[in-house]
Amino acid sequence: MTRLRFPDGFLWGAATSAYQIEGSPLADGAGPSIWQRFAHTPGMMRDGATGDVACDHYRRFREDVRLMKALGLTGYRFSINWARVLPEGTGRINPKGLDFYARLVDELLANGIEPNATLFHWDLPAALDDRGGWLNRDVAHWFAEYAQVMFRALDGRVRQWTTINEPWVVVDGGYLHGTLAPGHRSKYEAPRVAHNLMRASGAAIQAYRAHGRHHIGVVFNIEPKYPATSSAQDLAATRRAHAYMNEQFADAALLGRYPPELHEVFGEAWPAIPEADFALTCQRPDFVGINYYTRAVVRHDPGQYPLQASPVRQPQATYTETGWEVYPQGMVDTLTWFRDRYGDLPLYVTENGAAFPDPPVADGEVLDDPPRADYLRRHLQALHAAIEAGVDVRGYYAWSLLDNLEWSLGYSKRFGLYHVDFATQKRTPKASARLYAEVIASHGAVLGA
Ligand code: GBH
Repeated sequence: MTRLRFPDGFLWGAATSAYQIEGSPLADGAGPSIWQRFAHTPGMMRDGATGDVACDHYRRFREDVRLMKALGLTGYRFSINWARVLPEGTGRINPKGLDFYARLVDELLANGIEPNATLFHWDLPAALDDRGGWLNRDVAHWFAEYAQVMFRALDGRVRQWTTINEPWVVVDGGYLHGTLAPGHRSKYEAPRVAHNLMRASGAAIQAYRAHGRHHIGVVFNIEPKYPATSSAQDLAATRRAHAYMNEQFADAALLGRYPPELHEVFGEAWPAIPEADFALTCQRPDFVGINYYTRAVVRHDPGQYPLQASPVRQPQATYTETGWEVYPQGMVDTLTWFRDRYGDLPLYVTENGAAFPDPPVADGEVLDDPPRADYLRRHLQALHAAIEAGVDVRGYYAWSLLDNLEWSLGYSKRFGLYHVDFATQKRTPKASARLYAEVIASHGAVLGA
């Protein structure tokens, strides 16, 4: 096998998000977020899990930066809990909340790690949800106000900003199926929320153009959709699934329209959208982040509301503990599809990773996690193939640095390069962490060995 080599300056990172790792959600004057509320609503979380402690990163962030340093990371992608900084979502600033992120950023920079700060990874301030949250068109102004507070405080030190992480998940889990905060189930709300998320993202980019000196982008989860058969019905179902997950948000941000299949999916629930809104959704990002985990093979299924499409299990394939197929070629297909549809712009893989059960931790040892290490190796090889095919990918962030709160699945799914014992907060490197460190140190050469 030939030895792989990633481009010079390629960014090697890991990613996390605020509610999933920080703990201390109400410390130092922070306001509650919708995730704080949701997690404390009986019946919403597996095993009654909450983010009250999580990885205790709020208090252990210096130790966690040392773990990043040990991997040789050159970048770290984290998110900011909006309600720490603006407890009511707008208006009054909480200096102690702001200070936490300033200290984190300083610690990263002191260790030569480039911060990529995400402004919204699902934890909307509860006070804003009380005013309609993502359903209120004013949310675009609220978000831009918050974004400007962050830019003023940290731009210059943070040179990579992300507006919104995975708008599709917010819409699908939070407003269509109710499995994630705020737990709504409405075909009417879903497309309105989708649109307001993209208006908000655009408003933050617009604000950044006025004050910012570096780069701002947006992050989408993309899963290539392949038809189960070549029947007209399966092909149409695949188109709908693809339009709904993969095109809806990127089209609004980069093309200034929505794919026509969405009218079919939402029918009379599809809103009338003022044409002028697209001037806002279409503010050009400096980069796009793509979160790639899996693919879906799709068939027509009239029982599936509202898409009438469902995934088909592949008998020969390997599945992760969350039930997602391991499919590295999908990374290549995703990145080349994105480039072909939206044209050349710098891309990052901002999340990629897998949950597998880990063996028990033996003291002082590296924890063996062959399926996760294999997943990492094969996806990095695929990423290299996409770069060879000419896609402009500037960096990769593994999901995740640490085992953490997997949203409503609680602590039952481990995605970390580092194992976390949630009783003691002890972090232990897994073999996948070792592999990643070797990849980084060799610019990818070990992947081809
Ligand atoms: C990300 O979302 C999140 O950004 C992150 O917070 C989270 O912890 C991480 O991934 C792991 O879950 O096969 O039909 O079930 C992941 C987005 C969307 C990826 C749904 C997998 C599976 C569709 N996910 N998709 S299906």
